[in-house]
Amino acid sequence: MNADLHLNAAATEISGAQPQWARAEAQAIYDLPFNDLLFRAQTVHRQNFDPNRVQLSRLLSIKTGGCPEDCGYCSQSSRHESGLKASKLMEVQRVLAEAKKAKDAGATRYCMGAAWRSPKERDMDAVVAMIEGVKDLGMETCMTLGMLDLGQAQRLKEAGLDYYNHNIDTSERYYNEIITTRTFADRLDTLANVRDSGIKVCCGGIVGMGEEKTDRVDMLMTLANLPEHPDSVPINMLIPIEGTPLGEADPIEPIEFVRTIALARIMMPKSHVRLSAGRTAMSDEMQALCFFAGANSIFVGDTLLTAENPGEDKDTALFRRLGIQPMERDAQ
Ligand code: SAM
Ligand code: DTB
Ligand code: SF4
Repeated sequence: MNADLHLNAAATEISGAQPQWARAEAQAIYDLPFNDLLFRAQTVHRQNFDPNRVQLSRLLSIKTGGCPEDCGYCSQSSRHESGLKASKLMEVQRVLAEAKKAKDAGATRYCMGAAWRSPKERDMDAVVAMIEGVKDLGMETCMTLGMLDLGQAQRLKEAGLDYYNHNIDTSERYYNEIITTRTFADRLDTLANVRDSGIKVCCGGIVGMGEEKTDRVDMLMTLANLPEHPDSVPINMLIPIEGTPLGEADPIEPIEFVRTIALARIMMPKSHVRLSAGRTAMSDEMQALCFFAGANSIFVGDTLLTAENPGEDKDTALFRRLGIQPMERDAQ
């Protein structure tokens, strides 16, 4: 059988709505012979993007540690003994000084993260000032502050926020094994509030938390079957953090990780698929395969929020070897 022909009809158009993916089709694509999967992902990628351009985002932790949530992978939960020192919300001027440095280093999007369950009213003025200040620098803004109600999302939108990151992290089935303090449905509610306020959604998850491959497919199914595809889809490879429940998790097989990227590309053809956390532990060849499979965004800089990232020199060298150019702002 010609798998490609069969699978081209994968997503079903439901009158006017975006194509809905059926589970069996998605799983069949994930399980294709690797070369067929990569060929198909690269074909979709080329139909929608310049294959040699990758978008660069820069992260800053504006409020680190002491988080009341119990996400099993996270260094910042107050319930885990990761040894991380908690800090208060950064001052606005310091955030803007860091954003300026990121801009000078080539980042076009500035992502600010806070270890909160959700933002408190008393923090909103500072958060709004950060968004306005980073916008004035000419960068795109992204925030990840935990759960948002509609009013909070609207306030961030009015301040000029472009993107909000809130991940579903894994499949609905596996979710309770990883997080108990907020539900999968809570996450979908926040995503709806972000979407309804007109902010672009950045939503993805983590691979390598001991999940089954069916969980990886289900996670992508949930994302691809949202009312609109997220504009950005970060795929994180677990960074095992000592002192967290997942600190001793077995690493994911690289080929499985690449399959996840490829399926994300195929199911969400116009989304920016971000090769997110975990690049420090990946070989150049694995990253190259991820780019071939359709990843077209990365985080740059030495640190993510609290964990290591390859850093500018390594990424510049990798991009040179692969002939990859940073994506211009207007092309995003
Ligand atoms: N506190 C906010 C929240 O959870 O909504 C924002 C920050 S949180 C650190 C952002 C995302 O980073 C998480 O949802 C998770 O997907 C990812 N992440 C956190 N720790 C990670 C780790 N050790 N390895 C891989 N990804 C991680
Ligand atoms: C996302 O999906 N990955 C980023 C961003 N969204 C906020 C965070 C990765 C965090 C990695 C672990 C750390 O730095 O603590
Ligand atoms: Fe808190 Fe976010 Fe870490 Fe969960 S992922 S513990 S909500 S900082």
